[in-house]
Amino acid sequence: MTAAANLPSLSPQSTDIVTLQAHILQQQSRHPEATGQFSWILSALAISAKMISAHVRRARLDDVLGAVGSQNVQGEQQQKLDVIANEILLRTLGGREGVAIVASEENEEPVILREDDSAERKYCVMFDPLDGSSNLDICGSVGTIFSILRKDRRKTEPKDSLLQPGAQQVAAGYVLYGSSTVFVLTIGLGVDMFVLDPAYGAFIRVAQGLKIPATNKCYSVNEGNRLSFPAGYQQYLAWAQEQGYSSRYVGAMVGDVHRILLQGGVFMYPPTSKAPKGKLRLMYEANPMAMLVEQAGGKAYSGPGQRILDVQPTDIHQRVPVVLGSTEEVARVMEKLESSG
Ligand code: AHM
Ligand code: MG
Repeated sequence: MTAAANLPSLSPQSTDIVTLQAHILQQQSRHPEATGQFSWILSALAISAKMISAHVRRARLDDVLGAVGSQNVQGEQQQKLDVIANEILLRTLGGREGVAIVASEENEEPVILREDDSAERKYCVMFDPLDGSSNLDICGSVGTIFSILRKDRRKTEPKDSLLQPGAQQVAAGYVLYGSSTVFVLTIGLGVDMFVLDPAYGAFIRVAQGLKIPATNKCYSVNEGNRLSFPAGYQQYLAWAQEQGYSSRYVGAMVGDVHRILLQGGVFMYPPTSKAPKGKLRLMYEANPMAMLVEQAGGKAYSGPGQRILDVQPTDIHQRVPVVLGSTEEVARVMEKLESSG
C-alpha cells in the first residue's frame, strides 16, 4: 500500500464539513446513557490545543523560547512553553466537572481537581503538554499527547487509581503543531484526524478510520545512540540498511508517530546506556500512542511478547522501551530482539 492510498477518499460523504465539536456530539448521540461529561473533556482538550497552537506559532515574537531555568520531575530542563502549555491544560480541564484527577509530565504528583467521590467525577486525564519542546528553538514540530482513563474508585489513594494498564484507556490522542495543527483522536472506535483551519478557528475532520500501511521501508530512531542499543536493535538496523530502508527522525515523538500513522514504518526508542529503561514515559507518551497505533491496525510493543498496552504501571512517570508502527515492521524488530536473546 502506498502512502497516498491511506489518504481519505473523495466519497460524497467526505465533502461534508464536520468540526471536531460536531464529531464529538455525533459520537455522544450514539450513547443515549451518556451524561456529556466525556464530551466536555474532549472539548477542553480541543480548546487547549487551539490555545497552545497560538502560543507555539507566536513563540519567538512573544520571546517565550528557551528554558525557564528549572527542571521538571524527570530532571529535564523546562522550556517556557512547557510551563505555559501545562497551565493551559490544567486550567481548561480544571473547569470540567467530570475530571477528578489530572497528571502531567511537568508535575511530580497528580493534581486532584475534585476530592469528592461522586460518580460524576469519573475521569482521569494524563498528558505531556508539549512533547519534543527542544524542537521549538529551531521551529521544528512539537506536540501534545493525552490519555483518558476512568477513575478506579476502588483505590483510596488518587495516585493509585491512575495506575491502570493502557488497555483501560477510554480515549487517547495527540495534537501536532507542525506546518498545520492536527488533532488525532481515538475513543476506541478507530482513529480520526482533524486539521485546524486558522481562518475559522475550528478543527475540521479530514479523515476517519485511519489505517497504518502494513509495511513501509522506513525506520525512525535516534541513531546517535546506536552503539548502546541492545544487540537485537543493532541487528535490525544493519538488516534494514542492507534492504535500502530510509531513516526519518523528527526528534519529537508526535511528529514521528504522525508520519508512521500516515505512511507506515517503525518508530523505536530502545533502552540506551543513558536511559536503560528507554526514555519515553509509559502513561502519557507510550500508552496513548500505542492505543492510536493499535486502533489504526498497527502494533506497539516494549519488547518481545510485551504489548505496551498490557504493561502494569507502578509509577505515573515510569519509562518503557517503545517499538510501534506497521505490523510487519514491528514484527521484524521483535524477531531480531528474540533471536539475539
Ligand atoms: P520530552 O517529553 O522531554 O520532550 O522528551 C520526549 C521526546 C520525544 O518526543 C522524542 O521522541 C524523544 O524525546 C527524543 O529524544 P532524543 O533526543 O533522545 O532522541
Ligand atoms: Mg514528552
